Amino acid sequence: MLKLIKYIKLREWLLFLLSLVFIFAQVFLDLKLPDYMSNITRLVKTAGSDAGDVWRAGGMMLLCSLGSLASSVMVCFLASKVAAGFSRRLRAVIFEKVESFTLEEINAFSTASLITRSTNDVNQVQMLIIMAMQVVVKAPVMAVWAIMKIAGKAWQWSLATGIAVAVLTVLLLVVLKFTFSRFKKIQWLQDALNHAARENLNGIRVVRAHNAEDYQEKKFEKANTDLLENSLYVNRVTTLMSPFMSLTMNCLSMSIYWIGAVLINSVASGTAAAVELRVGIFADMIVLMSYAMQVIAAFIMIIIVIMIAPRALVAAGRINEVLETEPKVTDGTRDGNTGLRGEVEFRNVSFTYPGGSGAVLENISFTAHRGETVAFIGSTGSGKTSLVNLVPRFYDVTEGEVLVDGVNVKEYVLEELYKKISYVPQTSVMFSGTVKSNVLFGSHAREERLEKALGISMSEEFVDELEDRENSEMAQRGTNFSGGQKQRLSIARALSREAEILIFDDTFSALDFKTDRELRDALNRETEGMTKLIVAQRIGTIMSADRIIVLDEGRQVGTGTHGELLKSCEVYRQIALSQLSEEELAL
Ligand code: DCP
Ligand code: MG
Repeated sequence: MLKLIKYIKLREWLLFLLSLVFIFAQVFLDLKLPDYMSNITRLVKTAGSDAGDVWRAGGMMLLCSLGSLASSVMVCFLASKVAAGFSRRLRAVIFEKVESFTLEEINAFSTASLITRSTNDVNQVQMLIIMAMQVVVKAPVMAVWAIMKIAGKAWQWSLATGIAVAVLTVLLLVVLKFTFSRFKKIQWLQDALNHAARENLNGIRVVRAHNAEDYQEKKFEKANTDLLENSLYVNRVTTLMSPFMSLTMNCLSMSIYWIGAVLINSVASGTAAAVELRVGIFADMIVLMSYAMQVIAAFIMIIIVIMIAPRALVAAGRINEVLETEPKVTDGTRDGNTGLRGEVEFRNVSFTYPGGSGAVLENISFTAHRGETVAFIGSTGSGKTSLVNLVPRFYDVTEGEVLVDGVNVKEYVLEELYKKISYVPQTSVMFSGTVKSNVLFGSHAREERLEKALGISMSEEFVDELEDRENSEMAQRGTNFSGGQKQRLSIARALSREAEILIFDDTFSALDFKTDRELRDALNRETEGMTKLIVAQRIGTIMSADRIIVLDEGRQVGTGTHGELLKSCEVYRQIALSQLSEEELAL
């Protein structure tokens, strides 16, 4: 929690200070009430006093109450404002931080957990701030102030109040002991619940098709029941507090009256002075009753805050974890002006996934010069995606070097590196918006490139048929487009940028053969100066590449053109033979 304080801005501190003024006003007014009450008691008990005085004292009491009410409304208002502003900033900071994460950090936290951390956890912190601002200052001030006022009266009363406070403290400690660890667990279970719900929604089609609703429900049920059980436990224990608190309070009032009765009885009766003394003790008792109740009320307020604090503290800790995680991939210092344009080189690159057991890539070396097409082929899981992910530094190499334009990718300012590269992932990603906003993603300066990009990527043929053409709506994750259409649009997105290096990760596999061919022809024509790294499954897609790298279980088992590899590389021959006839290969 303390570490999050630095995100509170000056404006909120000022509002907080302002709220202190109202808190003091409220405490002052609340504690003024008993004085008037004792006045009234005296007036009523003293013969010959004026009814007007009683009315006046009563009127003042009413005013004090109204003033106290107004102050507490103000404090509540200010607290909400501070807490809401703070949590808005917190969410923004988390969002920004998560954007800087690489896949490694995101996987380490898990997407579900990152979502709960930036929503539910922030809410917990927000709630604590609202409560704390109303109570943390007010309660101790009230308690101390009230105790000071009690101190002047008979000591027996102070003792009774002291005992009540001690009993409540012990009670509180016992409850905390039983609930603290559970609060932590509840936040984690929230992650699990979120995870189950997300997974189910993302895979809803598979779930339907496999009649797996019951299976999924059971998984969700487990997460849900775990959460229920822990919440119930915590609530049961905390609810126990309430009757015990009432009991303590009632015992305290009883003791105060009892002590009062004994004190009054102990005054020898008969004289007028004795009557006066008794009235005095009686008035004290009435006042004391109110003060004691204020002390207990202050105490109860503290208890409530302490009750919600553990959960919020756990939440704050989790938020802080995110904010303090430094992404492994960090900015270098070089800008993009290196003299060369569009050259990619791998020098003895080996790569193991963070936390993974074995090397996924071993000793890969090749160079792609400006304008060349270098293709990667290999069976499923041979490391093609892993290889091309190293160029835009989605991960960093374990050994060796990846150079872009002659400079190690680690040396670039990340933004400069990204400027050089256009990347089309294996599974196309669409964002809610329009076709246009998806293709010109993140930039509006290149409108004139839109048509061209749509043209080269063969998207025009289906975009033209849409009612609003490029302004047609795209649903979240592009569910209103076909797989092949999405793939073409993501190719268009890559082409709309003026990058030097194009990376296609198996982007052509969802296209029919005809479109695949036409698209490649258009690409070759229009992107002459760009270097292309193409991952593919089909020999046909890459046959004409300048260089083909054959991967087998992470090892580079062949490098060369189609013709060379057919002669020299057995793995390549096998792949080729499985797709084309002997005659086609002979060409
Ligand atoms: N792998 C891993 N952790 C990840 C991603 C992959 O441990 N986050 C492993 C699984 C594979 C190996 O790395 O054994 C290579 O995975 P790739 O995704 O690089 O494989 P390909 O892209 O070659 O396979 P495909 O053709 O199926 O896309
Ligand atoms: Mg892949």
